[in-house]
Order: sequence, then C-alpha cells, then structure tokens
Amino acid sequence: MDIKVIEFNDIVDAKNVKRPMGHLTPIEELKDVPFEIKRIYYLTRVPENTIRGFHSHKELQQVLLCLNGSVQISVSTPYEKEFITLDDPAKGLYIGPMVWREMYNFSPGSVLMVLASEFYDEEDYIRDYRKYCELAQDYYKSLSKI
Ligand code: T46
Repeated sequence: MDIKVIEFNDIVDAKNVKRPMGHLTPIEELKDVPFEIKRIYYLTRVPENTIRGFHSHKELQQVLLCLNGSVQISVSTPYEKEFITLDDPAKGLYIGPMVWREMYNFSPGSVLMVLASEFYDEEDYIRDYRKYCELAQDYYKSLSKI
C-alpha cells in the first residue's frame, strides 16, 4: 500500500533563547513531501463520532497533518489495512493513489490539514466501495506485473 508516515523537521530551539519558544515545522514541496503542492485544505469543527472519507483517489497524492488535537485514519486496499493516529503536528501521513481512507475519532478542536498534489477534481474520486475493490484489484495486479 502506497502510504508512509513522514516525520517533518520539528524546530524547537529558535535563536538559542533559553526559555521555551514553541515549535516550528517547515514543509517544502518536492523535499519534505514527494510532490508539488497544488492545493491545501483543512477540516475543522468536526462533530464527535463523525467518520469522514470513505473513498479512494485514482491519481491524487496527499499528505495529512493534524495541526491540533488528534485524529485516527484507516487506510486500506483489498489486500491490507492499517490504522494510523495523527497526534503530532510534525508528523504527516502520505497517501498515494488507490488507497481507501476513513478518518474518525476527531478530538474536540482538532485541525486536519491536507496537502494535495492536484486541484480539486471530483472525477478523481472513487466513492463506491465495490467499484473501488474492482478497480483496485486490477490496479494492484498491473503493478505486480511491472
Ligand atoms: C481526502 C480526505 C482526507 C471541494 O469543493 N474542494 C476540495 O478541495 C475538497 C477536498 C472538497 N470539496 C467538496 C467536495 C464535497 O462536496 O467538499 C465536500 C466535502 O468533501 P468530502 O466529502 O470528499 O470530504 P472528506 O473529508 O470525506 O474527504 C476529504 C477530501 O475530499 C479527500 O480528498 O482524501 O479529505
């Protein structure tokens, strides 16, 4: 499955000042994330017990970061499934094409920011799980032949 947890640079010692100065996390396209960033969006004020996602993308690549609070993500293909907790603003989850995702357990006040490789295009979404399984089986079979 084309996913990866990315640990971004977490800079805490700004200017050698002795008292705590907070954290600074820089993110540069094609260096810290493996694509050019064409779009940024974020999810805020998600009500308790909401589950979002329930789709895959055909080509889009994204990195999800939880800037405040925590959120859990399940990522799966017809062959494997993983659960990732995002609870650190310096940690991102890269999700490549043809990975089904669901986001749940948003903590109160959580902010989930997403860096995306393409502009918004509803045609790139697969929102029907049966259809996803059919297309994903073909996709992963074709990859295994390469
Ligand atoms: C994803 C997960 C992590 C837009 O008009 N522009 C946009 O850039 C986006 C992302 C969404 N929309 C519209 C499409 C829907 O009418 O906003 C509405 C809610 O989108 P959706 O139900 O797809 O939201 P999530 O939270 O289920 O999924 C979103 C992204 O859409 C998706 O790409 O991977 O976050």
